[in-house]
Amino acid sequence: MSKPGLHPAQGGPADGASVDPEIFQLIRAEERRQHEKLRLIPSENYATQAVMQACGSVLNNKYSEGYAGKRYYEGQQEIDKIETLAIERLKSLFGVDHANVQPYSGSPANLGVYFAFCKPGDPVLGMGLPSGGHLTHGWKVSISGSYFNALQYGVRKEDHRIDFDEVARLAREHRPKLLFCGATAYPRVIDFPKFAEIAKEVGAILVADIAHISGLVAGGAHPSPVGFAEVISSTTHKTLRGPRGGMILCNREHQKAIDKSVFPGLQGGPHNGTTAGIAIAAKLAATDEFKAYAHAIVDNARALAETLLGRGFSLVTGGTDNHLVLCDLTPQKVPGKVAARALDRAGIVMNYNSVPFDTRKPFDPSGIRLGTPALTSRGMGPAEMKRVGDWIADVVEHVEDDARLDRIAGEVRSLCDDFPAPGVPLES
Ligand code: DSN
Repeated sequence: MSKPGLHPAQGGPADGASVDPEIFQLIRAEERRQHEKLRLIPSENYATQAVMQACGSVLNNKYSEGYAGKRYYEGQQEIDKIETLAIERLKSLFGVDHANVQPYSGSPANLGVYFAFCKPGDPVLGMGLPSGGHLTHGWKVSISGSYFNALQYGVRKEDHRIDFDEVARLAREHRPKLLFCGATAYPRVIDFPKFAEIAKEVGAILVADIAHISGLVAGGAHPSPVGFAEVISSTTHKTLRGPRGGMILCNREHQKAIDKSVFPGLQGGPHNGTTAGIAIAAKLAATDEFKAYAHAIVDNARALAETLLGRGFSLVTGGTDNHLVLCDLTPQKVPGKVAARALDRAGIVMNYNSVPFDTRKPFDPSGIRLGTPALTSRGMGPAEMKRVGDWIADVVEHVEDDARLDRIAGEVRSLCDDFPAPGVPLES
């Protein structure tokens, strides 16, 4: 409650729609977009309503530098309990010794890992962006690629699977401090034991960045890196369906270094609403229902891949084991960007993406990247994936046929009406 009579800028009543109709109409429009479009960006999802409530709560108003029991500000009675719950739930969910839930997102989480173990100029080894790695795994334009001696491995030309011969060769030659595994555009299982073997041989710390697949790991739909990677980093908002945030999981040996690196090394106060959201997501991810959800994501990705293969599309590695499909549109002679724009008009949202050994530029690449986490959160299954795959093929085959794209957009809206998006309020 606010004191009546005060202006909103002074702390008075400040209902969003009346204080800032411009912004609130845009939020309403985004709610509509998230309802009526098929969202296939593999890193996106619909956070649970309870998570959204936590993020928009009074926890926004509190500063809490430090860790539970050792804070630099008073008034932490409830915050300490919330952060402890988030940590304990993640420890139990993933079976790890320690969890730091304070990184603001995935990139700060990875920066926290570098700062915990490396000095500028140290050798580090990660998967190159063009092969499906992440910017923060040592790509040249990122701080990880410019502050460290970043070596990059890739995928094999013949089958687009991770080139473990190259990983081992670079590791032996450069003896990196950190070996990063995990990807953003790799449709196959990450072989954590194989990475661990190489890391052990050269004395590197294996870091598994499971941002894309943390929900699959939690739900048993992808093998876990626990027991192989000493450090695990992740976002919390992708397949895990939590808030926009990050986390670092590690064994006891590295707990002190990680905590010190995140605070006070890298960040100030954690975002407490996010911490509460992570706790909620971890609680839900421990249920049998979440396990079924995680497996359904993979089943849906496989169904989508099969439909596209049946329509003559070329998929990187020939299919998928996880939540994403990477499609090379070279045979269709349609650049990824052109396809993604036409698909968006038809109500199907994805991103254009480089494919391994792409001959086109990153801002105008040959592929599109599709994922099933968000559609699965709406309750869609293989039958819907078949429809979605056929629509995608129709659009790519007729990118300039606006009438067709608009007709498909209508059909997409009607499918979306049958599968309400969780956490997305819609005005009647
Ligand atoms: N932006 C994420 C993705 O789309 O894969 C990675 O940070």
